[in-house]
Amino acid sequence: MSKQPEIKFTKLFIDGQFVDSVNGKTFAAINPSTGKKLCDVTEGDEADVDKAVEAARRAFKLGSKWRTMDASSRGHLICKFADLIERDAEYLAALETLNNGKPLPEAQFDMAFAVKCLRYYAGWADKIHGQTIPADGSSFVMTRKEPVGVVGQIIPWNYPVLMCAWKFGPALAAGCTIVLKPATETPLTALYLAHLSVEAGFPAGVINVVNGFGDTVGTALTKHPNIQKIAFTGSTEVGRSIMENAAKSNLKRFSLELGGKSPIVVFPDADLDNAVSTCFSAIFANMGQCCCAGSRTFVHEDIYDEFVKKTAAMAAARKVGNPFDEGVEHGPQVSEKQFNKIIDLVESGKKEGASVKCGGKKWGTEGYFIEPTVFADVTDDMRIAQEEIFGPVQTILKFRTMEELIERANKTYYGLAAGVMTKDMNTALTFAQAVEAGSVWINCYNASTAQTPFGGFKMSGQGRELGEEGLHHYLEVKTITIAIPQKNS
Ligand code: TXE
Repeated sequence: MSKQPEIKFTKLFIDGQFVDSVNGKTFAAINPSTGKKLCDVTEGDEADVDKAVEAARRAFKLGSKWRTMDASSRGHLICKFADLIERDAEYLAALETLNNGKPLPEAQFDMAFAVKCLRYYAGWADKIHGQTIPADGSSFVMTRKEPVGVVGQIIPWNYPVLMCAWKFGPALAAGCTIVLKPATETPLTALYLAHLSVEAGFPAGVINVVNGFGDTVGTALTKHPNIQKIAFTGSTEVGRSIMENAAKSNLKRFSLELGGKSPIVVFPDADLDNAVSTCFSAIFANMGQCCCAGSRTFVHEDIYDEFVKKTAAMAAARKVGNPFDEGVEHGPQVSEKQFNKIIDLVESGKKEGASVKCGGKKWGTEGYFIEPTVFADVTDDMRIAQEEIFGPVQTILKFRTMEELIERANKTYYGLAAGVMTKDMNTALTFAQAVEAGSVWINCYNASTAQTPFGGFKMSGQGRELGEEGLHHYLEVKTITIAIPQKNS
Protein backbone atom coordinates (compact mmCIF):
# COMPACT_ATOMS: atom_id res chain seq x y z
CA MET A 1 0.00 0.00 0.00
CA SER A 2 1.45 3.34 -1.02
CA LYS A 3 1.87 5.92 1.73
CA GLN A 4 -0.52 8.30 0.02
CA PRO A 5 -3.58 6.34 -1.04
CA GLU A 6 -5.47 7.84 -3.94
CA ILE A 7 -8.48 9.92 -2.88
CA LYS A 8 -11.31 8.68 -5.10
CA PHE A 9 -14.52 10.24 -3.75
CA THR A 10 -15.06 13.79 -2.51
CA LYS A 11 -18.68 14.64 -3.38
CA LEU A 12 -21.94 14.13 -1.54
CA PHE A 13 -23.59 10.72 -1.89
CA ILE A 14 -27.33 11.06 -2.41
CA ASP A 15 -29.79 8.56 -3.88
CA GLY A 16 -27.05 6.16 -4.95
CA GLN A 17 -24.92 8.78 -6.76
CA PHE A 18 -22.02 11.10 -6.05
CA VAL A 19 -23.28 14.65 -6.60
CA ASP A 20 -22.23 18.29 -6.16
CA SER A 21 -23.90 20.37 -3.50
CA VAL A 22 -26.75 22.71 -4.35
CA ASN A 23 -24.67 25.79 -3.49
CA GLY A 24 -21.50 24.45 -5.17
CA LYS A 25 -19.35 25.06 -2.08
CA THR A 26 -16.37 22.99 -0.96
CA PHE A 27 -14.16 22.77 2.12
CA ALA A 28 -10.66 21.44 2.66
CA ALA A 29 -9.80 18.01 4.04
CA ILE A 30 -6.55 18.36 6.00
CA ASN A 31 -3.67 15.96 6.60
CA PRO A 32 -3.09 16.24 10.38
CA SER A 33 0.48 14.94 10.03
CA THR A 34 1.43 18.06 8.04
CA GLY A 35 -1.40 20.54 8.58
CA LYS A 36 -1.65 20.82 4.78
CA LYS A 37 -4.67 20.42 2.53
CA LEU A 38 -5.31 16.95 1.08
CA CYS A 39 -8.17 17.86 -1.25
CA ASP A 40 -11.38 19.84 -1.55
CA VAL A 41 -14.55 18.10 -0.44
CA THR A 42 -18.07 19.05 -1.48
CA GLU A 43 -19.80 20.98 1.31
CA GLY A 44 -23.44 20.18 1.92
CA ASP A 45 -26.03 22.49 3.42
CA GLU A 46 -29.70 22.41 4.40
CA ALA A 47 -30.87 22.01 0.79
CA ASP A 48 -28.65 18.94 0.35
CA VAL A 49 -29.97 17.46 3.58
CA ASP A 50 -33.50 17.93 2.19
CA LYS A 51 -32.52 16.08 -1.00
CA ALA A 52 -30.91 13.25 0.96
CA VAL A 53 -33.90 12.92 3.31
CA GLU A 54 -36.24 12.81 0.31
CA ALA A 55 -34.14 10.02 -1.24
CA ALA A 56 -34.15 8.14 2.05
CA ARG A 57 -37.92 8.58 2.31
CA ARG A 58 -38.44 7.23 -1.20
CA ALA A 59 -36.27 4.23 -0.37
CA PHE A 60 -38.39 3.67 2.74
CA LYS A 61 -41.78 4.00 1.01
CA LEU A 62 -44.26 1.15 1.39
CA GLY A 63 -43.78 -1.24 -1.50
CA SER A 64 -40.19 -0.08 -2.19
CA LYS A 65 -37.44 -2.54 -2.99
CA TRP A 66 -36.02 -2.10 0.51
CA ARG A 67 -39.35 -2.46 2.32
CA THR A 68 -40.39 -5.58 0.40
CA MET A 69 -37.02 -7.31 0.65
CA ASP A 70 -36.88 -10.45 2.82
CA ALA A 71 -35.19 -9.72 6.13
CA SER A 72 -32.72 -12.51 5.38
CA SER A 73 -31.78 -10.76 2.11
CA ARG A 74 -31.25 -7.53 4.04
CA GLY A 75 -28.88 -9.46 6.28
CA HIS A 76 -27.15 -10.86 3.24
CA LEU A 77 -26.59 -7.35 1.84
CA ILE A 78 -25.04 -6.21 5.12
CA CYS A 79 -22.76 -9.27 4.97
CA LYS A 80 -21.73 -8.38 1.42
CA PHE A 81 -20.99 -4.84 2.59
CA ALA A 82 -18.75 -6.27 5.33
CA ASP A 83 -17.00 -8.53 2.80
CA LEU A 84 -16.21 -5.55 0.56
CA ILE A 85 -14.81 -3.55 3.49
CA GLU A 86 -12.66 -6.55 4.33
CA ARG A 87 -11.53 -6.82 0.70
CA ASP A 88 -10.50 -3.14 0.65
CA ALA A 89 -9.36 -2.94 4.26
CA GLU A 90 -5.75 -2.07 3.42
CA TYR A 91 -6.81 0.82 1.20
CA LEU A 92 -9.43 2.03 3.69
CA ALA A 93 -6.96 1.85 6.59
CA ALA A 94 -4.44 3.91 4.63
CA LEU A 95 -7.09 6.49 3.73
CA GLU A 96 -8.08 6.66 7.40
CA THR A 97 -4.47 7.18 8.46
CA LEU A 98 -4.03 9.90 5.84
CA ASN A 99 -7.09 11.90 6.90
CA ASN A 100 -7.20 11.13 10.64
CA GLY A 101 -3.51 10.66 11.50
CA LYS A 102 -3.85 7.43 13.48
CA PRO A 103 -0.95 4.95 13.13
CA LEU A 104 -1.65 2.45 10.35
CA PRO A 105 -1.95 -0.60 12.68
CA GLU A 106 -4.65 1.20 14.68
CA ALA A 107 -6.53 1.98 11.45
CA GLN A 108 -6.21 -1.69 10.43
CA PHE A 109 -7.63 -2.74 13.78
CA ASP A 110 -10.59 -0.38 13.24
CA MET A 111 -11.34 -1.92 9.83
CA ALA A 112 -11.42 -5.42 11.33
CA PHE A 113 -13.78 -4.23 14.10
CA ALA A 114 -16.02 -2.50 11.54
CA VAL A 115 -16.30 -5.75 9.55
CA LYS A 116 -17.16 -7.71 12.71
CA CYS A 117 -19.76 -5.14 13.70
CA LEU A 118 -21.54 -5.30 10.34
CA ARG A 119 -21.45 -9.11 10.33
CA TYR A 120 -22.89 -9.17 13.85
CA TYR A 121 -25.83 -6.99 12.83
CA ALA A 122 -26.29 -8.85 9.54
CA GLY A 123 -27.12 -11.86 11.69
CA TRP A 124 -29.84 -9.92 13.51
CA ALA A 125 -31.76 -8.86 10.38
CA ASP A 126 -34.05 -11.92 10.33
CA LYS A 127 -34.11 -12.49 14.08
CA ILE A 128 -35.97 -9.36 15.16
CA HIS A 129 -39.04 -10.99 16.67
CA GLY A 130 -42.29 -9.68 18.06
CA GLN A 131 -44.41 -11.61 20.54
CA THR A 132 -47.88 -13.05 20.94
CA ILE A 133 -49.35 -11.84 24.22
CA PRO A 134 -52.09 -13.44 26.37
CA ALA A 135 -53.94 -10.14 26.77
CA ASP A 136 -57.16 -9.71 28.75
CA GLY A 137 -60.40 -10.06 26.74
CA SER A 138 -61.36 -12.08 23.66
CA SER A 139 -58.51 -11.12 21.45
CA PHE A 140 -55.45 -12.38 19.73
CA VAL A 141 -52.59 -9.95 20.30
CA MET A 142 -49.22 -9.76 18.64
CA THR A 143 -46.40 -7.24 18.47
CA ARG A 144 -44.32 -6.36 15.46
CA LYS A 145 -40.95 -4.64 15.60
CA GLU A 146 -40.85 -2.19 12.73
CA PRO A 147 -38.07 0.12 11.52
CA VAL A 148 -38.42 3.70 12.83
CA GLY A 149 -37.94 5.08 9.31
CA VAL A 150 -35.41 7.60 8.03
CA VAL A 151 -32.56 8.07 10.52
CA GLY A 152 -29.95 10.81 10.74
CA GLN A 153 -26.53 9.74 11.94
CA ILE A 154 -23.86 12.22 13.00
CA ILE A 155 -20.41 10.85 13.73
CA PRO A 156 -17.07 12.15 15.03
CA TRP A 157 -13.55 12.02 13.62
CA ASN A 158 -11.80 9.73 16.10
CA TYR A 159 -12.93 6.43 14.53
CA PRO A 160 -14.48 7.45 11.19
CA VAL A 161 -15.01 4.00 9.63
CA LEU A 162 -15.77 2.27 12.89
CA MET A 163 -18.38 4.87 13.81
CA CYS A 164 -20.03 4.35 10.41
CA ALA A 165 -20.19 0.62 11.10
CA TRP A 166 -21.62 1.10 14.61
CA LYS A 167 -24.30 3.34 13.13
CA PHE A 168 -25.01 1.55 9.83
CA GLY A 169 -25.14 -2.00 11.25
CA PRO A 170 -28.20 -1.76 13.53
CA ALA A 171 -30.01 0.76 11.29
CA LEU A 172 -29.75 -1.49 8.24
CA ALA A 173 -30.56 -4.68 10.17
CA ALA A 174 -33.72 -2.98 11.47
CA GLY A 175 -34.67 -1.89 7.93
CA CYS A 176 -34.22 1.87 8.31
CA THR A 177 -32.81 4.23 5.68
CA ILE A 178 -29.94 6.55 6.50
CA VAL A 179 -28.60 10.07 6.05
CA LEU A 180 -25.11 10.16 7.58
CA LYS A 181 -23.00 13.22 8.30
CA PRO A 182 -19.32 12.36 8.75
CA ALA A 183 -17.18 14.64 10.91
CA THR A 184 -16.01 17.71 9.00
CA GLU A 185 -12.38 16.73 9.71
CA THR A 186 -12.65 13.19 8.31
CA PRO A 187 -15.08 12.81 5.42
CA LEU A 188 -13.01 10.61 3.10
CA THR A 189 -13.49 7.06 4.34
CA ALA A 190 -17.26 7.45 4.79
CA LEU A 191 -17.47 8.41 1.11
CA TYR A 192 -15.54 5.31 0.12
CA LEU A 193 -17.97 3.22 2.21
CA ALA A 194 -20.83 4.89 0.32
CA HIS A 195 -19.21 3.72 -2.92
CA LEU A 196 -18.96 0.17 -1.53
CA SER A 197 -22.63 0.24 -0.57
CA VAL A 198 -23.50 0.50 -4.28
CA GLU A 199 -21.28 -2.48 -5.09
CA ALA A 200 -22.90 -4.44 -2.26
CA GLY A 201 -26.28 -3.81 -3.90
CA PHE A 202 -28.19 -1.59 -1.47
CA PRO A 203 -31.08 0.11 -3.29
CA ALA A 204 -30.52 3.81 -4.04
CA GLY A 205 -31.45 6.06 -1.14
CA VAL A 206 -30.94 3.48 1.62
CA ILE A 207 -27.55 5.02 2.50
CA ASN A 208 -26.85 8.74 1.88
CA VAL A 209 -23.81 10.72 3.02
CA VAL A 210 -23.85 14.52 3.33
CA ASN A 211 -20.47 16.08 4.21
CA GLY A 212 -20.32 19.45 5.85
CA PHE A 213 -20.32 21.38 9.09
CA GLY A 214 -22.13 20.70 12.32
CA ASP A 215 -24.00 23.98 12.52
CA THR A 216 -25.37 23.61 8.99
CA VAL A 217 -25.72 19.95 7.95
CA GLY A 218 -25.79 18.66 11.54
CA THR A 219 -28.43 21.15 12.67
CA ALA A 220 -30.53 20.55 9.56
CA LEU A 221 -30.58 16.82 10.37
CA THR A 222 -31.49 17.28 14.01
CA LYS A 223 -34.32 19.70 13.18
CA HIS A 224 -35.64 17.85 10.14
CA PRO A 225 -39.34 16.99 10.38
CA ASN A 226 -38.96 13.87 8.24
CA ILE A 227 -36.16 12.27 10.21
CA GLN A 228 -37.49 9.94 12.88
CA LYS A 229 -34.33 9.27 14.83
CA ILE A 230 -30.88 10.78 15.34
CA ALA A 231 -27.88 8.74 16.39
CA PHE A 232 -25.02 10.94 17.55
CA THR A 233 -21.49 10.44 18.79
CA GLY A 234 -19.59 13.55 19.83
CA SER A 235 -19.30 16.20 22.49
CA THR A 236 -21.68 16.51 25.43
CA GLU A 237 -22.37 20.12 24.45
CA VAL A 238 -23.62 19.20 20.97
CA GLY A 239 -25.49 16.22 22.45
CA ARG A 240 -27.50 18.66 24.52
CA SER A 241 -28.39 20.74 21.44
CA ILE A 242 -29.48 17.57 19.64
CA MET A 243 -31.94 16.77 22.44
CA GLU A 244 -33.27 20.33 22.24
CA ASN A 245 -33.68 20.24 18.47
CA ALA A 246 -35.26 16.79 18.61
CA ALA A 247 -37.74 18.06 21.18
CA LYS A 248 -38.51 21.30 19.35
CA SER A 249 -38.98 19.70 15.92
CA ASN A 250 -40.83 16.39 15.69
CA LEU A 251 -39.87 14.71 19.00
CA LYS A 252 -37.57 12.45 17.04
CA ARG A 253 -35.93 9.61 18.92
CA PHE A 254 -32.27 9.96 19.73
CA SER A 255 -29.31 8.03 21.04
CA LEU A 256 -26.23 9.86 22.25
CA GLU A 257 -22.67 8.69 22.88
CA LEU A 258 -20.89 11.62 24.51
CA GLY A 259 -17.78 12.47 26.44
CA GLY A 260 -16.15 10.85 29.42
CA LYS A 261 -13.63 11.22 32.22
CA SER A 262 -13.33 7.55 32.99
CA PRO A 263 -11.50 6.27 36.06
CA ILE A 264 -9.13 3.32 35.89
CA VAL A 265 -7.94 2.20 39.30
CA VAL A 266 -5.00 0.12 40.44
CA PHE A 267 -4.98 -1.74 43.75
CA PRO A 268 -1.68 -2.75 45.37
CA ASP A 269 -2.16 -6.49 44.72
CA ALA A 270 -2.39 -6.03 40.92
CA ASP A 271 0.43 -7.29 38.71
CA LEU A 272 2.25 -3.96 38.50
CA ASP A 273 3.73 -4.23 34.99
CA ASN A 274 0.42 -5.39 33.56
CA ALA A 275 -1.39 -2.57 35.37
CA VAL A 276 1.06 0.02 34.08
CA SER A 277 0.71 -1.13 30.47
CA THR A 278 -3.09 -1.52 30.67
CA CYS A 279 -3.53 1.97 32.12
CA PHE A 280 -1.09 3.27 29.54
CA SER A 281 -3.01 1.91 26.53
CA ALA A 282 -6.27 2.94 28.19
CA ILE A 283 -5.26 6.57 27.73
CA PHE A 284 -2.69 6.66 24.93
CA ALA A 285 -4.46 4.50 22.32
CA ASN A 286 -5.55 6.64 19.37
CA MET A 287 -3.57 9.57 20.88
CA GLY A 288 -6.09 9.79 23.70
CA GLN A 289 -8.93 10.54 21.28
CA CYS A 290 -11.28 7.92 22.62
CA CYS A 291 -14.54 8.66 24.43
CA CYS A 292 -13.95 5.87 26.93
CA ALA A 293 -10.23 6.66 27.46
CA GLY A 294 -9.08 5.87 30.99
CA SER A 295 -8.35 9.51 31.63
CA ARG A 296 -8.12 9.46 35.43
CA THR A 297 -5.65 6.85 36.66
CA PHE A 298 -6.18 6.26 40.38
CA VAL A 299 -3.25 4.39 41.96
CA HIS A 300 -3.06 3.12 45.54
CA GLU A 301 -0.57 5.07 47.65
CA ASP A 302 1.53 1.95 48.42
CA ILE A 303 2.55 1.53 44.79
CA TYR A 304 2.11 5.10 43.52
CA ASP A 305 5.78 6.14 43.13
CA GLU A 306 6.79 2.90 41.43
CA PHE A 307 3.76 3.09 39.13
CA VAL A 308 4.55 6.67 38.10
CA LYS A 309 8.22 5.80 37.41
CA LYS A 310 7.33 2.86 35.16
CA THR A 311 4.62 4.85 33.35
CA ALA A 312 6.98 7.75 32.63
CA ALA A 313 9.54 5.32 31.20
CA MET A 314 6.90 3.80 28.97
CA ALA A 315 5.79 7.22 27.70
CA ALA A 316 9.37 8.25 26.99
CA ALA A 317 9.88 5.07 24.93
CA ARG A 318 6.71 5.51 22.85
CA LYS A 319 7.57 6.00 19.19
CA VAL A 320 6.06 9.21 17.83
CA GLY A 321 6.13 10.07 14.14
CA ASN A 322 4.63 9.68 10.68
CA PRO A 323 1.65 7.37 11.23
CA PHE A 324 2.51 5.44 8.07
CA ASP A 325 6.02 4.55 9.29
CA GLU A 326 6.76 1.07 10.59
CA GLY A 327 6.84 0.90 14.38
CA VAL A 328 5.21 4.30 14.95
CA GLU A 329 2.74 4.09 17.83
CA HIS A 330 1.73 7.71 18.16
CA GLY A 331 0.63 10.11 15.41
CA PRO A 332 -0.78 13.63 15.38
CA GLN A 333 -4.00 14.87 16.96
CA VAL A 334 -6.75 15.16 14.39
CA SER A 335 -6.90 18.96 14.03
CA GLU A 336 -5.45 22.28 15.06
CA LYS A 337 -8.56 22.91 17.18
CA GLN A 338 -7.99 19.70 19.17
CA PHE A 339 -4.23 20.38 19.37
CA ASN A 340 -4.88 23.83 20.89
CA LYS A 341 -7.46 22.51 23.34
CA ILE A 342 -5.03 19.86 24.62
CA ILE A 343 -2.04 22.21 24.90
CA ASP A 344 -4.20 24.64 26.86
CA LEU A 345 -5.17 21.89 29.32
CA VAL A 346 -1.56 20.69 29.62
CA GLU A 347 -0.50 24.25 30.50
CA SER A 348 -3.29 24.48 33.08
CA GLY A 349 -2.01 21.25 34.68
CA LYS A 350 1.49 22.73 34.99
CA LYS A 351 0.14 25.99 36.44
CA GLU A 352 -2.11 24.21 38.93
CA GLY A 353 0.83 22.29 40.36
CA ALA A 354 0.77 18.82 38.80
CA SER A 355 4.26 17.37 38.06
CA VAL A 356 5.14 16.62 34.44
CA LYS A 357 6.93 13.26 34.43
CA CYS A 358 7.18 13.01 30.65
CA GLY A 359 6.28 15.12 27.60
CA GLY A 360 4.19 18.22 28.12
CA LYS A 361 4.60 19.99 24.78
CA LYS A 362 4.28 19.97 20.99
CA TRP A 363 6.32 17.35 19.12
CA GLY A 364 8.16 18.11 15.87
CA THR A 365 7.88 21.11 13.58
CA GLU A 366 4.77 20.43 11.50
CA GLY A 367 1.36 18.84 11.97
CA TYR A 368 -0.57 18.48 15.21
CA PHE A 369 1.71 16.20 17.23
CA ILE A 370 1.81 16.30 21.04
CA GLU A 371 4.31 14.38 23.14
CA PRO A 372 2.87 11.55 25.23
CA THR A 373 2.44 13.39 28.51
CA VAL A 374 2.33 12.01 32.04
CA PHE A 375 1.23 14.08 35.03
CA ALA A 376 1.72 12.89 38.62
CA ASP A 377 0.61 14.58 41.85
CA VAL A 378 -2.74 15.35 40.26
CA THR A 379 -5.57 16.39 42.59
CA ASP A 380 -9.31 16.18 41.98
CA ASP A 381 -9.81 19.94 41.74
CA MET A 382 -7.41 20.46 38.82
CA ARG A 383 -8.86 21.06 35.35
CA ILE A 384 -6.87 18.11 33.98
CA ALA A 385 -8.69 15.87 36.48
CA GLN A 386 -12.12 17.24 35.64
CA GLU A 387 -12.32 18.13 31.94
CA GLU A 388 -12.23 15.74 29.02
CA ILE A 389 -8.78 16.38 27.51
CA PHE A 390 -9.24 13.98 24.59
CA GLY A 391 -5.50 13.86 24.08
CA PRO A 392 -2.34 11.94 25.02
CA VAL A 393 -2.26 13.11 28.63
CA GLN A 394 -2.27 10.69 31.55
CA THR A 395 -3.27 12.11 34.93
CA ILE A 396 -2.23 9.93 37.86
CA LEU A 397 -4.05 10.44 41.15
CA LYS A 398 -3.35 8.80 44.52
CA PHE A 399 -5.94 6.99 46.69
CA ARG A 400 -5.95 5.17 50.01
CA THR A 401 -9.31 3.47 50.68
CA MET A 402 -12.09 1.90 48.61
CA GLU A 403 -14.69 4.18 50.16
CA GLU A 404 -12.79 7.33 49.27
CA LEU A 405 -12.01 5.96 45.81
CA ILE A 406 -15.65 5.27 44.93
CA GLU A 407 -16.71 8.73 45.96
CA ARG A 408 -13.95 10.38 43.93
CA ALA A 409 -14.40 8.11 40.89
CA ASN A 410 -18.09 9.04 40.73
CA LYS A 411 -17.55 12.75 41.35
CA THR A 412 -17.97 13.69 37.70
CA TYR A 413 -20.85 14.52 35.40
CA TYR A 414 -19.68 11.76 33.11
CA GLY A 415 -20.22 8.01 33.42
CA LEU A 416 -19.02 6.25 30.31
CA ALA A 417 -16.51 3.63 31.43
CA ALA A 418 -14.28 2.48 34.27
CA GLY A 419 -11.51 -0.03 34.85
CA VAL A 420 -10.11 -1.83 37.87
CA MET A 421 -6.85 -3.72 38.22
CA THR A 422 -6.63 -6.22 41.10
CA LYS A 423 -6.28 -9.95 41.71
CA ASP A 424 -9.07 -9.88 44.30
CA MET A 425 -12.51 -10.36 42.72
CA ASN A 426 -14.25 -9.05 45.86
CA THR A 427 -12.38 -5.79 45.45
CA ALA A 428 -13.07 -5.73 41.70
CA LEU A 429 -16.79 -6.40 42.08
CA THR A 430 -17.22 -3.97 44.97
CA PHE A 431 -15.86 -1.27 42.70
CA ALA A 432 -17.69 -2.53 39.59
CA GLN A 433 -21.06 -2.38 41.34
CA ALA A 434 -20.49 1.05 42.85
CA VAL A 435 -19.01 2.94 39.94
CA GLU A 436 -21.42 4.94 37.77
CA ALA A 437 -20.34 3.84 34.33
CA GLY A 438 -21.84 2.08 31.30
CA SER A 439 -18.87 -0.28 30.91
CA VAL A 440 -16.59 -1.64 33.63
CA TRP A 441 -13.48 -3.54 32.64
CA ILE A 442 -11.74 -5.74 35.19
CA ASN A 443 -8.05 -6.44 34.55
CA CYS A 444 -8.48 -5.16 31.00
CA TYR A 445 -9.61 -1.93 29.39
CA ASN A 446 -11.40 -0.70 26.29
CA ALA A 447 -12.55 -4.25 25.59
CA SER A 448 -15.58 -3.31 23.48
CA THR A 449 -17.04 -5.89 21.13
CA ALA A 450 -19.87 -5.91 18.61
CA GLN A 451 -21.88 -8.19 20.92
CA THR A 452 -21.70 -6.04 24.07
CA PRO A 453 -23.73 -2.88 24.79
CA PHE A 454 -21.78 0.35 25.06
CA GLY A 455 -22.88 3.76 26.30
CA GLY A 456 -22.97 6.09 29.22
CA PHE A 457 -24.52 6.89 32.57
CA LYS A 458 -25.20 10.53 33.42
CA MET A 459 -23.94 13.12 30.92
CA SER A 460 -22.02 10.54 28.88
CA GLY A 461 -25.10 9.76 26.85
CA GLN A 462 -28.52 8.31 26.30
CA GLY A 463 -29.15 4.74 25.24
CA ARG A 464 -26.69 2.05 24.23
CA GLU A 465 -25.01 1.07 20.99
CA LEU A 466 -23.80 -2.38 19.96
CA GLY A 467 -25.23 -5.73 21.01
CA GLU A 468 -28.94 -6.41 21.00
CA GLU A 469 -29.52 -3.17 22.94
CA GLY A 470 -28.17 -1.21 20.00
CA LEU A 471 -31.02 -2.40 17.79
CA HIS A 472 -33.83 -1.05 19.97
CA HIS A 473 -33.29 2.58 19.02
CA TYR A 474 -34.02 1.73 15.41
CA LEU A 475 -37.26 -0.13 16.08
CA GLU A 476 -40.82 0.83 16.92
CA VAL A 477 -43.07 -1.68 18.65
CA LYS A 478 -46.54 -2.04 17.16
CA THR A 479 -49.26 -3.90 19.08
CA ILE A 480 -51.88 -5.52 16.83
CA THR A 481 -55.05 -6.68 18.55
CA ILE A 482 -57.55 -8.92 16.72
CA ALA A 483 -61.01 -9.38 18.17
CA ILE A 484 -61.92 -13.08 18.14
CA PRO A 485 -65.23 -14.79 18.99
CA GLN A 486 -63.77 -16.85 21.79
CA LYS A 487 -60.35 -17.24 23.19
CA ASN A 488 -58.95 -20.41 24.63
CA SER A 489 -55.93 -20.77 26.86
O1 TXE B 1 -17.06 17.64 18.73
P1 TXE B 1 -18.49 17.86 18.08
P2 TXE B 1 -15.65 18.28 18.32
C1 TXE B 1 -15.40 15.55 22.58
C2 TXE B 1 -13.92 15.73 22.89
C3 TXE B 1 -13.52 16.79 21.94
C4 TXE B 1 -14.75 17.68 21.98
C5 TXE B 1 -14.93 18.59 20.80
O2 TXE B 1 -13.77 16.18 24.21
O3 TXE B 1 -12.38 17.49 22.36
O4 TXE B 1 -15.83 16.78 22.04
O5 TXE B 1 -14.79 17.87 19.58
C6 TXE B 1 -21.11 17.46 14.52
N1 TXE B 1 -25.55 19.90 15.41
N2 TXE B 1 -15.65 14.47 21.62
O6 TXE B 1 -15.74 19.76 18.27
O7 TXE B 1 -18.60 19.27 17.64
C7 TXE B 1 -19.69 17.59 14.02
O8 TXE B 1 -19.64 18.14 12.71
C8 TXE B 1 -25.33 18.67 14.92
C9 TXE B 1 -16.04 13.21 22.16
O9 TXE B 1 -15.13 17.61 17.13
O10 TXE B 1 -19.48 17.31 19.02
C10 TXE B 1 -19.23 16.14 14.07
O11 TXE B 1 -19.76 15.42 12.97
N3 TXE B 1 -24.09 18.17 14.74
C11 TXE B 1 -16.42 12.25 21.15
C12 TXE B 1 -19.88 15.65 15.36
O12 TXE B 1 -20.98 16.54 15.60
C13 TXE B 1 -23.04 18.91 15.08
C14 TXE B 1 -15.93 12.34 19.79
C15 TXE B 1 -18.97 15.67 16.59
O13 TXE B 1 -18.43 16.95 16.74
C16 TXE B 1 -23.20 20.22 15.62
C17 TXE B 1 -15.60 13.68 19.37
C18 TXE B 1 -24.53 20.70 15.78
N4 TXE B 1 -24.79 21.90 16.30
C19 TXE B 1 -15.45 14.67 20.28
N5 TXE B 1 -21.98 20.73 15.88
C20 TXE B 1 -16.84 10.88 21.54
N6 TXE B 1 -17.92 10.76 22.32
O14 TXE B 1 -16.24 9.91 21.12
C21 TXE B 1 -21.06 19.80 15.53
N7 TXE B 1 -21.71 18.71 15.04
